[in-house]
Amino acid sequence: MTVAISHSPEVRAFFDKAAGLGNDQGNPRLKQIVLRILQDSAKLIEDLAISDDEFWKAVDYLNCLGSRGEAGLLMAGLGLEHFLDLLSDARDSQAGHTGGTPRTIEGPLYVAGAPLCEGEARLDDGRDPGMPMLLEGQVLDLDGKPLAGAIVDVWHANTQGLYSYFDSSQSDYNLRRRIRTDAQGRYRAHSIVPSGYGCPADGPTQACLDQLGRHGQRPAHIHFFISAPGYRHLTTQINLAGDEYLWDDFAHATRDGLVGEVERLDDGVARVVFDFCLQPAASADDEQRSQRPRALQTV
Ligand code: MBD
Ligand code: FE
Repeated sequence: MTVAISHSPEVRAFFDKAAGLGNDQGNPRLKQIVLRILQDSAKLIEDLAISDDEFWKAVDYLNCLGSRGEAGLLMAGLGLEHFLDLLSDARDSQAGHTGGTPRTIEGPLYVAGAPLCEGEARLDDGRDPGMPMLLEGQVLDLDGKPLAGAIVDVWHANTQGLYSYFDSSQSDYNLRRRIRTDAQGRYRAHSIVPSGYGCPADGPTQACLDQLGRHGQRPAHIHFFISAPGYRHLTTQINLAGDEYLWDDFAHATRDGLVGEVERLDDGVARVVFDFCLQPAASADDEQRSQRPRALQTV
């Protein structure tokens, strides 16, 4: 027989006190959130008859996740980061904010402060013998008008699927640049074709995915923040056509409208052409990316 006490007046009062509701100090919003976490955790423990061993194993897992810096990775893998996109999409559609390039998840591997270049940039440091890639396109408004002076903040993995900064063997800001669009709204990047990403095989995220019977692979992809004064900040990615994980992405980031075709030029260069269309900003806040903590971010 299931024993349920979490909704009893005594337990509810107990969690109210634990969440600081009885005092007038602290942060009311955080109190509300912590209370809900306590109530919902208690209900989950009851409903699924979570054993003490399961509970402490989960606590130990959180310690492991934090010590390995994989909390953001797990949020991507379990689909909660994609859920935030679905929720933003639904809110936008209700508010009539439609059109433009779809958003998709940022992921946990952005590094702030990449070098800013005018019109074009070389992203790779020449030390990775990957296939040369020419990545180019325009930043446009919803009417197709080119946006000069937009910032294309681009980052991607190397041929091992690894990102500079997190992979300390790479040079600083390798495969990371900010490019300001030219008078025609154009950007151009010279780089190497990235490989897909795989979760660290010995890490806690992959350990969880193993228990779910899932892999931890992403298709080859390129990340972007696109911004321009008066326009809505866009966080998105191009996922490369032909990759076996294109529609089987452990992080659920591939979306219609975000698949990049790779064209092979005669000189062996892979060319990816991709235009970004931005919605107008409804407020100054709309122009900014989220306040998510990021590597080397100062503000
Ligand atoms: C990545 O490169 C990535 O983009 C995401 C979302 C998660 C893990 C690694
Ligand atoms: Fe990535």
